Amino acid sequence: MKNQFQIIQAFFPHAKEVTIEPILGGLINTTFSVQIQNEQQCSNYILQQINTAVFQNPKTIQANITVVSNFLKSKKYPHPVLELCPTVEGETETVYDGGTWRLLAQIENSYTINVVQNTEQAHAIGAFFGQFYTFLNGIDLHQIQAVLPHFLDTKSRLVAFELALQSANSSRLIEANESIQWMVKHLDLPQKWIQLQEQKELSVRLIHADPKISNVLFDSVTHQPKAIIDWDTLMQGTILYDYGDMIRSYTNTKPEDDPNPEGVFNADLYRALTDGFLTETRAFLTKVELENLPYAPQVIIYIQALRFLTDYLNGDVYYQCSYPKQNLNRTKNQINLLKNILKV
Ligand code: GN1
Ligand code: MG
Repeated sequence: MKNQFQIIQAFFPHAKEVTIEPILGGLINTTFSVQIQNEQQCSNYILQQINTAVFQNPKTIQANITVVSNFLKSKKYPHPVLELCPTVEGETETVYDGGTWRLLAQIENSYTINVVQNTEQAHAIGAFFGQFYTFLNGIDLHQIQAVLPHFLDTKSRLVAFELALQSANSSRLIEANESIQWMVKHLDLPQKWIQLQEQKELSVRLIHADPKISNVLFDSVTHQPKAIIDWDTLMQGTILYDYGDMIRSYTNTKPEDDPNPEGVFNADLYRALTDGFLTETRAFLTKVELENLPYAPQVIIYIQALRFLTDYLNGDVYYQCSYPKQNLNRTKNQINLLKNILKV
């Protein structure tokens, strides 16, 4: 951890006693938990290496985090927000040995989970996100910079899949054959979504764009949602993307790379999450948004399956993998979930 220690010194040049431990689970950035001991005081931070192959202009993510944090604080948002630590030069990140690093204050007395445990929890998280959007409602969207311009562009996801099919090596094509067949058979599924996007029928709001369960912190004492983290993908888009991704993540009873179809979906969590989400958002959702609420999870899960499969075919170049067929297992997990969601 010698390198990380030198990186910490860009933020705290006098730091001496530093403990650094990896936090696993993110598929894009690399994250560490950091403890800095100074005289009597000990402070905790999150150190992250930003994946600059994905986030090519990291300053824009930091700028968005600052704008949204300041806005929420000005509105007296009653939960912790993300706080970036400046370097001694006053920058929001430091470059070390070609890598870009940032430091965030750790939100104390909190923990994360990987699978939602019960309906009360699903309801509470749905309402928690709903409240987040309610507080964000008045924000000036011009202040938000586009970090990943094509992220929500469904058509380009389909094109990327077609290209991957053409260039994949034969062993991966054979291995993934069943998943490829299923995805190709359901290519119609996202077409109405593409139309809604092209006809600009979905209201543009500030969305999180990655509300998966591991991006919610829970309070160590009350066990209630405490904070929403990972604001890298804050962007303009349809709130249906976030709702769909919440259903994708919170109704899945298995880890995201578990290919076993048995009991992968919990319909009670679906209803509880939707109820919680609507208690806060019903007041401002448009007719089109409400009508398409059941459709959103279908598309978002389909696209997520497609993204994992595309990456598998491309040789695992986008998502971090800890074993060879992880992207294929992730694809199967999403397809299994989607098969159930299509029956809701
Ligand atoms: C990625 O790295 P992480 O875990 O925050 C991805 C999301 C996916 C998610 C699936 C920028 O998020 O879009 O939904 O994996 N982020 C990016 O687990 O592609
Ligand atoms: Mg993320």
